[in-house]
Amino acid sequence: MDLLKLQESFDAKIEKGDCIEPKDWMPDDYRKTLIRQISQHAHSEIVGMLPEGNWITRAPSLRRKMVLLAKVQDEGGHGLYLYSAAETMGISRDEMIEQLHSGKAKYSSIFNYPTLTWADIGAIGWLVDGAAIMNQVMLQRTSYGPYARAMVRICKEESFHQRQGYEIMSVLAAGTHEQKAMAQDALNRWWWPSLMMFGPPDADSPHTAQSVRWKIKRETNDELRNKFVDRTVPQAEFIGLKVPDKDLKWNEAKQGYDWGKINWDEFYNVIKGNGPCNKERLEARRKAHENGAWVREAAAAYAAKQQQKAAA
Ligand code: FAQ
Repeated sequence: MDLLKLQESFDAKIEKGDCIEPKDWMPDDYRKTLIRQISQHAHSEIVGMLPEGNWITRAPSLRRKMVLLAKVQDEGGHGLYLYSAAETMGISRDEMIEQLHSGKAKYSSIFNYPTLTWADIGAIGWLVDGAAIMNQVMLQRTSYGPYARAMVRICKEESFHQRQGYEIMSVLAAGTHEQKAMAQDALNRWWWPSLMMFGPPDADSPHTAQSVRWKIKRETNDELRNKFVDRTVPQAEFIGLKVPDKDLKWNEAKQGYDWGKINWDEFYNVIKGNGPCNKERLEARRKAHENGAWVREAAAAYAAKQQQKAAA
């Protein structure tokens, strides 16, 4: 088929809402956009294990420890599904890891903030997983088949994560004066960075318009951010916490909240590598990769041996 026909058949599938599958023809830029987005998403899941992993040994009870351990393992699993989905587009796992370690590939800004108290674990589950689901529910209908299918399972798990975080916050908010203050402090520190997770405003987002045309994104950064605010503010009020935004106000006419200004300088500074924990996070990932070298060598040797046996 000539290029024009291939492009027409691709456009028709997108228009109809069919999935694009790995062996289908696709424009180079569609492939590049997806490799960028899926690999950055995978990196976010893996780097996202670090701030919470920091509290596994200090969880306040055995039950809390078991739940946190399971959650952090889930995030590792999400990273693996996503690396596999990206591999179907022709990039290798090694290349993606190299791009993370060299600083060429991004991961979510949110994971460059420190987890200072136990309440931060509640805030991450409630707000960070809450924001992640808001974005990922639409990605279940993204136009690339392997990415959409990976999202279905990830969303189920993220929804459990969000609830466990909200439950931690509810218990703290209903606890002693000190516990409630700790929950409020965590909300104060995580609120604005969670809103930044959705990416720059639509007007400043270089990729959104094209990604919406390709149905990679089904909703824009600002649409999702507004939905998140509308859904989360009543949850904070329900447990007696205050969202740290003096401009937050219900707008009856639009049936949604009006809210304050995000500090976009902070966001760009963090994604440039200058957030509070960027260096620490990348160092931890590089070290984990070096320490895992013997596992990869052993697995490769085992696979080679199995192949030899099968060929004999
Ligand atoms: N952080 O034009 P746009 C999770 C970059 S998973 C860092 O709007 P796009 C689970 C963007 O890459 C969280 N960089 O770009 C969990 C681009 O730079 P580039 C991760 C950001 O792709 C919970 C530039 O800014 N979720 O949390 C961020 O159309 C708890 C311009 O931006 C996903 O990755 C940011 N926040 O929209 C794990 C979801 N925002 O590449 C552990 C999939 C933007 O040109 C514990 N990704 N940038 O150099 C997406 O939906 C999209 O990629 C967006 C960005 C919405 C993140």
